[in-house]
Amino acid sequence: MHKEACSVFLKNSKRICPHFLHYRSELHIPASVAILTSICQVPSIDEDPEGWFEAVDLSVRAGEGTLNQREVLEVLKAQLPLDAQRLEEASDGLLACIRRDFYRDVEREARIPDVRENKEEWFDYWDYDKSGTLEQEEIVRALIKTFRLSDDRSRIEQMRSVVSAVWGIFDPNNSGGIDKDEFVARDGLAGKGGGS
Ligand SMILES: [Ca+2]
Repeated sequence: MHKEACSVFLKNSKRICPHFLHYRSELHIPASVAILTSICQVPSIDEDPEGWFEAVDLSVRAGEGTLNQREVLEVLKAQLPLDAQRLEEASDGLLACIRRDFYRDVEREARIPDVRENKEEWFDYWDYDKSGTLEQEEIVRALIKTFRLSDDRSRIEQMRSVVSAVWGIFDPNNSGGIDKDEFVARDGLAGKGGGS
């Protein structure tokens, strides 16, 4: 599921059930249900920690404003490229498991490759789940970091919409992700102005 953005159901701006679903802008909600509910895309925790907390917290409506282990576990399984079974079974605790998987990211942040100098390295860097393709959310994440938009929620959403709107141009075979050949191709995402 983590390859696509995920969302939660809301009613009167509060989360109403523990389920996560794939987010698609064209997602169809029957009119009868739409009156009562809406869908909120769960933001990335490093781009918008407050928005993430609000989207994940099932207990906000009770005024608690706290996350329990189950809420955190479920959103991590939905949002991140984690081994869900290993996460459930982690004998040394949730935090230790996450730390093992993601601590390396802190070191990675310090050395983001320059796309103009090495497209392939840039591609590998942002292929977060090592799937061999860049998915929309991976591109959005890369652009947000590159343009330092992490604190600006409206511009993050704007960026997400722009990437979504032009996605078909860069993913001509509609595979859901851009592979490395497509990426470095002359007319691919990195091709224009890439200097090669
Ligand atoms: Ca990927």
